Order: sequence, then C-alpha cells, then structure tokens
Amino acid sequence: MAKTKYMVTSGFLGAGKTTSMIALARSLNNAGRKAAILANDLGAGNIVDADFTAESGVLTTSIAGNCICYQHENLVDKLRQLVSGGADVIFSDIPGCGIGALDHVYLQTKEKEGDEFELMPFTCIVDPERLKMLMDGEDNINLPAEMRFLLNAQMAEADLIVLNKIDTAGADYIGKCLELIRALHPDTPVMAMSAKTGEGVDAVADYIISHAAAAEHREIGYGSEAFMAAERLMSWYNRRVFFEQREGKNLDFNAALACLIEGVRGSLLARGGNVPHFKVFASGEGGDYFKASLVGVDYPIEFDRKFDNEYTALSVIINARAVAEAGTMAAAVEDALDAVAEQYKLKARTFFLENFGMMDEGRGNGGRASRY
Ligand SMILES: Nc1nc2c(ncn2[C@@H]2O[C@H](COP(=O)(O)OP(=O)(O)OP(=O)(O)O)[C@@H](O)[C@H]2O)c(=O)[nH]1
Ligand SMILES: [Mg+2]
Repeated sequence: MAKTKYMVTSGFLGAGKTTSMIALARSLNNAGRKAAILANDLGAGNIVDADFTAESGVLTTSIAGNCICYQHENLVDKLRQLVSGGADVIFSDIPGCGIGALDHVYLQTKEKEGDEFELMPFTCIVDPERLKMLMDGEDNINLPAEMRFLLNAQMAEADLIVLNKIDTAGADYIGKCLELIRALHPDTPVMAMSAKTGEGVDAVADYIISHAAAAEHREIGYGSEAFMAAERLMSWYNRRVFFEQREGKNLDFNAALACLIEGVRGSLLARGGNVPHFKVFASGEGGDYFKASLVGVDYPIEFDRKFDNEYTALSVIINARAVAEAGTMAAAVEDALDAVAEQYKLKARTFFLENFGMMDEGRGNGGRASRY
C-alpha cells in the first residue's frame, strides 16, 4: 500500500499556518490528491482554527488540549482516522511557541511509523510584517525582544521556509525579506506565496509533494533560556459566549463583533500587552458564518468572512494567543464584552472559558497540589 504523505507546518502566531494548510490542501485536491488537515491547539476546546478549517470543505479533524509534540500515539490515531476517511496527504500545524516538532513529530514518526507515513518537508510559514523583528531599525512592532528567538528558531528548524502574505507588501520589501531569510538560513530553500490570493501556492504545493523531509535533528536551542524567556511571555485565552439580543431584535452581529475586537485592542493598548493573534468565529444558519482576526494591536481587523444575515442570538468563540499576562488578556476581553453588551443590548452568557500562561504550573494534569 502507498504511504500517506504527512507534513507539519510551523510558524509564528498569526503567520498564516491555518490559511496556508487550507490553500495547499485545495491546490493538491485540484491536482487529484485527497488532502486533509489535522488542526492542533493547546486549549481544551472551542478552537477557532478547528471550526474555521471544518468550514473550508477540506477533510478535517483536530487535536485539542496540548501540542501534537507530546501525544504521539494520539497523533498517529488521528492520522489513521484521516487515512480511513480517504486522505493520502495530511497537513498539521503546531501551536504555541512553534518549535520542537522536528524531534517530537518528525523523528518519532520516522522511527515508529516510517513504513506508514512519508514525511514531506517540515515547512515554516513566515509573515513579512513579523520579519521586521529581525531587521535592523525596523524591530519596533510592539512585541518584546524575546520573541525574536522564536521566529528565528522556527526558520532554523524547517526544511522549507515559505514567505507568506506577499500580497501585503510591495516587491521591494518582499525582496528584502527574502534576502534576510537567505542570509540567516543559507542552506534552506525559500519560497514565496500568498495563501489568501493563491499566488505561488501551486508552486509550493508542487515542491512539498515532490520533496522529502531531511528528518535529522538540528540544534535550535529548544528548551534553552532564550526559549523559556519567550514562552514565559505568552498566554492563551479561549471562551465561548452565547449572546442574546435583550429585546429579541435581529442584530447586525458583523458590527457587534467588530466592536468587540476593537474593544480588546483598546483595552490591551491601555493595559499594555499585545495579542499576535486574536480570533473570533461564530456560526449562523445554513453555512453562514463569521470569522475575523486581529494579528496585533497595531493592525486593522481582517475579516475572513462576515455574516450574510442578522441574528437575535448567537454563540461566539473567542481565542487569543497573547504576549501579555494571562490576567491582562482576560481583563481586556472582559472590558470589551461589557462594552459590547451594553452598546448592543446583549445578554452574554459564558459556557466555556480557559485562560493560562504557557508556563503556568497546573496547566496540564501534572500540576501538583500544594499547601502550607
Ligand atoms: N493578506 C493576507 N492575509 C493572510 C494570508 N494568509 C493568512 N492571512 C490572514 O492572516 C490571519 C492569520 O492567519 P491564520 O492562518 O489564522 O494564521 P495562523 O498562523 O494559523 O495563526 P495561529 O494558529 O493563531 O498561530 C488571518 O486573518 C488570515 O486571513 C495571506 O497570504 N495574505
Ligand atoms: Mg492557526
């Protein structure tokens, strides 16, 4: 039996991993393959990426609760499920700091399931705007200097670096980005695309399907002090809120949810902190849905889709991948929810909430009890 092709994408928060996996899967499907996506997140549930990917029409499943790096058997079970569903190519991503999958996923899979899965190049997705962190004189993008380590280590770990979002900048700046990546990682192939417009996507799809992963350990400083310093600054926030218009009126939730996101931006700016990726997803009726992203307090809201219809009540998923204290991020969302509820006369009930710093003790089941 032919082996199933499998690939992991890494990259910085909001770089476009999910959008790229969907675009690459569609490209391969157009070429006659059956591509699938395994969406992964650290949170336990109510993950925007999982719901958004499921809306794309690409065969999808998800693993929540922790990175695929630390649950190999579960990962392989999920991959096999997708293969049973007809997949012959599978993409998955890694959440959080975005490094470590070479040793934890690639090397383990090669050793244990090498006769079942053929590893495609480990691919790092890079956002041109975030590359400013590594450019002289450009590095003031409201993210702490500790984050530079992650961005560079993500690229260092990869077999292929894909500069994504090339539609967002002029040719001069894109050229500068490619030059910088080549200077930092001269032995790694670099490609450019826009997962949004589709430019360059077929060429990347063609490359990954026709090349193999090196699947050899690389020293990238995983677990180092620089790594811990970056990880310590990151926090996660996932919430599901049920909104009801108090007077039972139909409401333009596109405006209300945009107001919510702007409220988070305003509150975070006032409190200090940034959110490299704040995502909001809500399902309406008959395939109608809303999805928007904020990739930092300095950028405009990006609407992947707005509602076609108005609704009186709605369940909304809010996810933040923040560079802020967990409590600061939570307070910012609280402020924004209060403001939007008042402005749009909404009753808001929360059915799910989780909020943690990446390094918080007690996050996993391994947290110990303590007392005086
Ligand atoms: N203009 C433009 N926007 C893009 C492109 N790729 C992704 N985006 C947008 O960037 C935002 C983040 O994209 P995602 O695919 O969710 O990023 P991600 O890396 O999966 O984010 P996390 O999983 O939260 O780390 C979304 O608003 C996307 O629509 C692109 O090629 N061009
Ligand atoms: Mg994603």
